[in-house]
Amino acid sequence: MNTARSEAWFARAQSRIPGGVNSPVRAFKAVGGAPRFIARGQGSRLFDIDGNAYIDYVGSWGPLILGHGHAAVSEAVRAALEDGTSFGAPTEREVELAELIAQIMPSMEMSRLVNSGTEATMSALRLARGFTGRELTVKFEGCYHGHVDSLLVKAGSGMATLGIADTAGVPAGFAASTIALPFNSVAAAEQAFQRHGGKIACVIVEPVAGNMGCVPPLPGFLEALRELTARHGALLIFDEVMTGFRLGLGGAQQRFGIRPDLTTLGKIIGGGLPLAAYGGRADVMKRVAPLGPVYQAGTLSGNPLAVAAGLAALRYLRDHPEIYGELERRAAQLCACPPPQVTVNRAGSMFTFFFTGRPVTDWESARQCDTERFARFFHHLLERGVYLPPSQFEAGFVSAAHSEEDIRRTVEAAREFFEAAAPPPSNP
Ligand code: KE4
Repeated sequence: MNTARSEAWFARAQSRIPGGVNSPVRAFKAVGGAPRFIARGQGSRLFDIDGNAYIDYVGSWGPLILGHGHAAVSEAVRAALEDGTSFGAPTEREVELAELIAQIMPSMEMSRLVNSGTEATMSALRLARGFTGRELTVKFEGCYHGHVDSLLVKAGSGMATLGIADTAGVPAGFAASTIALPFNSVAAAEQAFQRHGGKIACVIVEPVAGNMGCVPPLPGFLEALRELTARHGALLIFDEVMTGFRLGLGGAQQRFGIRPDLTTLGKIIGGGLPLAAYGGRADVMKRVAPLGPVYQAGTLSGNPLAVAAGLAALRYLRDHPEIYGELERRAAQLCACPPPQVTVNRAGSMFTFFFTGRPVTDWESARQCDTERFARFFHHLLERGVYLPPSQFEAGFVSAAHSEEDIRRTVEAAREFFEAAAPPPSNP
C-alpha cells in the first residue's frame, strides 16, 4: 500500500503541530507507523491522500453514526451556511435542539450547548459543585471525560484515596479533589461514600466505558451509583458523550433505565461538527448563569452550522428507528466468535477486540492486554483497507453506512490474521 504522501505530510506537520496532530491518539504512537492523512470520507469509507480506501470503524471517534457525508446532514449545513456562520445571539434552532434533546432524553429537562465534550464535562462538574456546595468528585479509572484538569488523575495509593495527577500541568490540589475508583466496583463506590460521603459533589461515569476500550457495566453497578448518590445528596452525572444516541436514541440511560441528575453529550449530537451539551434536572440547571451563580459561557456555543448538522442527524435517527436494529445486527456479525486469546466486548454498535484471554471489566483487566499483538492486528487490517481505532484502549464504531460486504471483508481480514498467527494444530 503506497502511503508516501501521508508520510511526507506527517513529517512536514511535525515542525508546526505538536506530534503532527491536533489530538494525540491520531499520531499512531500506540500502534506505530505514520498516520494516514485523509482526503475525504463517504459512507463507510475513508480515502487517504495516496488514494487508498478504508472501511472506517473510527467514525471520527463516534460522531458519524450515519456514516461520512450523509445527505441529510450535508444539506442542512449547506442551507444554514447561506444565512451566515455565527451570530453570537440566540437562534430558533438552538431552542428546537434543546426541546428535541428533552424529548429524546427526558432526564435532560434543560440543557446548555457548548463546543466539545470536555467543555460539557468541565461545566457539569462546576455546576455539581455549585449546586451541592461540595468539592469532591468521584470518577472511575479507565474512564475519560475530556482533558479537564481535575479529571486527569489516577487512583491514589489505596481504594477511595484522593487522586494524583496523571499528567504534567495539573496542580496537586486539583487532582486531590477527585477520587478515582475501579470501574464496576460497587464495593469501592460504597467505601468512598462511607469515607467522604458528605463532601462528594458528584459521581461522573461513562455508563458504558469506551475510553479503555469498550467495557459495559456489570449488572447492578449503575443502579448502585444511582442509589448511593441519591442517599448521600451527591449528583449522578452520566457522561454520554460517546453513548448518547449511540446505544439507542436515548443512549445508555434509556438502555439501562437509569435517570441521572446531569448528562453530558457530544459526538453524535453535532453530526460531525463541533457541538456538545450538558443538562439535566431543571432545579440544578437553573443555577447556571445568567439565572444562577454558576458561570459558564462560550463564543461559539450553539453555533448555527453545528446546530443545523446536529438537528438533522438527531431528527434522522428519531425518524428512522430501524437504524438501531440494523446497527445491532451488523456489529453482532462483526464481533461473532472471537478467536482464542481475544476478548470481544460490545455494547450496541461500539466494540473492542481486547488481546487477552480474560474477561475485561475494568482498567486493571484491560491494561493486561497484549498491545504489541493488537498493533500487529491493527496494521494487518489497515494494509487490507480496514481502519480500526489506532489503540487497544479505544472503542470502534459501526455506522448505518456499513454494509454486509464491509462486515464480511473485515471478518475475513481478521480471520486471516488469526489463522496466520494460530499455532499449528497438535497432531491427534
Ligand atoms: P471532546 O472534548 O474530545 O469532544 O470530548 C471528550 C470526551 C468526553 N467524554 C467521553 C466519554 C469521551 O469519549 C470524550 C472523547 N473521546 C475521545 C475518544 N476516546 C476523543 C478522541 C480524541 O481524544 O482525539
